[in-house]
Amino acid sequence: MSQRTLVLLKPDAVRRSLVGEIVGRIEKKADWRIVALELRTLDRATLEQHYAEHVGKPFYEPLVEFMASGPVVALVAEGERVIEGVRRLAGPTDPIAAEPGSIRGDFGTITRENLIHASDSEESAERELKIFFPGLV
Ligand code: FUP
Repeated sequence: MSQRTLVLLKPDAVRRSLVGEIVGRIEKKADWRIVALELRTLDRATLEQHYAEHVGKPFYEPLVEFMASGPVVALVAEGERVIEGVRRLAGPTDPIAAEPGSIRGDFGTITRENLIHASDSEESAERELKIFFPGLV
């Protein structure tokens, strides 16, 4: 089943020049395609919408501050089971718990700076694609 997912390469990934490495892992999966890609600095309103489920949690403010601290690469990947697939490539939220071989497991140490966001379900993908790429057809 072909799907689309929203991926953000977070400010740590951009600062550490890991964009090519991470985009390459997504691009190399057979028959997946990047259908939109842009470097942009996120404003607070966009981040509040994106992270609405986390408002009020102790990590929320530092998370928003970090996500606004520099440009991110926002992209849309398309292909067979891409939502589950990019989540698997990313690994779990805590990069120390993430398997080596995953993006977070290979490059991350602390949870806040875990390099990549990827939509976690079809519902999230639909919601997040509207926030970041409202004009994409
Ligand atoms: P994930 O789906 O793996 O991106 O993780 P969540 O949606 O649970 O969390 C979103 C982001 O909040 C994480 F990527 C990093 C940050 N976070 C923290 O900083 N501390 C936490 O305890 C949990 C999440």
